[in-house]
Amino acid sequence: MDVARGATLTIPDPARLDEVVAEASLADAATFAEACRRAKEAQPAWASVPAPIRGRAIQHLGRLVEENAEALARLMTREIGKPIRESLGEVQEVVDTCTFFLGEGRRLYGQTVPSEMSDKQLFTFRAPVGACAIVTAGNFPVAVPSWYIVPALLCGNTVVWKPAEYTPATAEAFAQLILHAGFPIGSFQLVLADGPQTFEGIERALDAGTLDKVGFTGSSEIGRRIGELCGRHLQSPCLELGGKNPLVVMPDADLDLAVEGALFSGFGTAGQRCTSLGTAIVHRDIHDDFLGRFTKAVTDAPIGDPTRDVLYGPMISARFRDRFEGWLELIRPHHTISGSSTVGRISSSNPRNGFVGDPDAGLYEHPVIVDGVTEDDELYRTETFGPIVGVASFDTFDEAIELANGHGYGLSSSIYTRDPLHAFRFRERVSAGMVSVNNSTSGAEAHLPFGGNGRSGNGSRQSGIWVLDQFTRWQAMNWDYSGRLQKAQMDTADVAADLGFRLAD
Ligand code: UN1
Repeated sequence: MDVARGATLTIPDPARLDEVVAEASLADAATFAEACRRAKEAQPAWASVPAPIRGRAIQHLGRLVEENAEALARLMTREIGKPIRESLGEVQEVVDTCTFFLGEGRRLYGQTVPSEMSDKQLFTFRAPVGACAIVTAGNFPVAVPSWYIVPALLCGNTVVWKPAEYTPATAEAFAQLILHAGFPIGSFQLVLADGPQTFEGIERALDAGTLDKVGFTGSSEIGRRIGELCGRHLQSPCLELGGKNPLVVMPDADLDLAVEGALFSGFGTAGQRCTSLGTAIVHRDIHDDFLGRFTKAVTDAPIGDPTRDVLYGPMISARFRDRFEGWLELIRPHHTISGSSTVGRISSSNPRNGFVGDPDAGLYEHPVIVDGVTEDDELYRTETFGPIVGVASFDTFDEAIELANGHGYGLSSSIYTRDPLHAFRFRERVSAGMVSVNNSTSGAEAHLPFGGNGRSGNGSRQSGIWVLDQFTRWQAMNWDYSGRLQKAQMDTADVAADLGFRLAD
């Protein structure tokens, strides 16, 4: 959807299209750049607040999110149609992130390092990077933003947050919680803008020297453009891009467990996670058995009203629905489809058995399992954000690895096996930044490094201690208290060794 500068957006509930959740107006590039200027101005004062006290603001934020969890989750479910249980889980992910980083305010460790000279001491410090622009997608409208915003603020940076245009209500609610947590004016700002205006705003701020770091979660295509732009300014952005996440099923796997994992990671959030399962890669000996059980699980799964207990609800918005319907065209005659009575939109004229609620009221799509996927298929190498899962077969472990890596993405991955050797070999050879063993491709915990390689990112990692390297720069300090100029490498003492010494044969 192309939105004109300063345009107003009306956001309907994707499960009840006749109900309006929010109306929002979009800012332009100049407004975005001005927010960066203010963030830059506010940054030194925020950085001078001691880190444990900054951690206290994070603690308040965690508490506020926890106290408002139900309301925030309900709003998210109304705005993007995420099933309520998953929305509550996502809010919990924000709380977990705050819980981790409030303590980091009392750590944020540097090191004391020995010098090669006496009467001299070396140290390292983590220094904040400066003003940060955080641009996030709408499929995880609070958890993923918190992965950037919370550590960025904790480390003494200031933040301009640009959420997805199609989640203004959830973004506004989260921003209100942040603004009530005690962060000073200017340290956190929310700017809602479309992609082109945001890109231009980032460009202007970089040119003006008022932006020091960009964090971006979204498509590989836009990530590449942001990477190029930041690279020209000698900056490395934190990029969390797409995925085509493989789930390998070895012949010794617990098949019911593998099916459960494939169901949750393939169709949870209607397949609109960057960690969603792309292709199940199944050993030929168990292929038919796996496919039969997977098809049954998907066929029986309740789909529908996200306020009820369903596997998935509607697509996030009409834009996501339209894109998804385009990807359905990647299904070719050599493929076999299963999982529902038909494909495409679920409606009273194109019904789904056991649908929960009124299908005509929202943006619902039939789930599709596409069997017979090969490396030559476009479907194999295209991230298809929606309820579609490919199934491919393999004979040898090498073939499974090739299928798991061949698309060039490298975000999440999974293997189902009872053999530790397979698990460790998979870990070693898969290109993904995240590996699950006997667990689905989704479900990252808030304190393990999250991020990918290849088309999934530039190697940056979020979460836990690892994200600190995105929002701080190491500063090295040396202090010479000898009272003389001791020149490194030249004025160092040495130990005398007899290096000609050899043991007698
Ligand atoms: C994303 O889709 O951008 O592991 C993040 C998961 C979630 C996060 C997904 N905790 O699926």
